[in-house]
Amino acid sequence: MAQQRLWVALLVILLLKSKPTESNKYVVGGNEGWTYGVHSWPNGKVFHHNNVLVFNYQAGIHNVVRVNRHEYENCQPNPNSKTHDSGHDQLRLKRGMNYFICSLPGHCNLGGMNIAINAH
Ligand SMILES: [Cu+2]
Repeated sequence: MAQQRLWVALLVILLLKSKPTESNKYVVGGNEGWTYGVHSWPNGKVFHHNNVLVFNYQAGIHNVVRVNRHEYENCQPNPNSKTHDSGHDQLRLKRGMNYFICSLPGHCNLGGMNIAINAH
């Protein structure tokens, strides 16, 4: 009987540990993908930290750079920032504010290729 209780305890631990970690994926911009005017895509959506954003676009046409608020507001990434340019980039949301822009000239400030997401 003691062994049975041990198994139950183990099962409970496993179930608790496998609680959803909110690693759901969201395709940025939906069918349109990561493109001009994507700025408003996050509106009305709820995101959690560890959610994964999928940026789909034609490689060479756009890119994705994770930036901070200041860089986001100026559409100017830090030169040391990593530029994602595979055309199918997956980036994980951190708790709090997350900012992403396309760093190609004009795409952020004129084309609206900048999104700000608050992850709970
Ligand atoms: Cu672009």
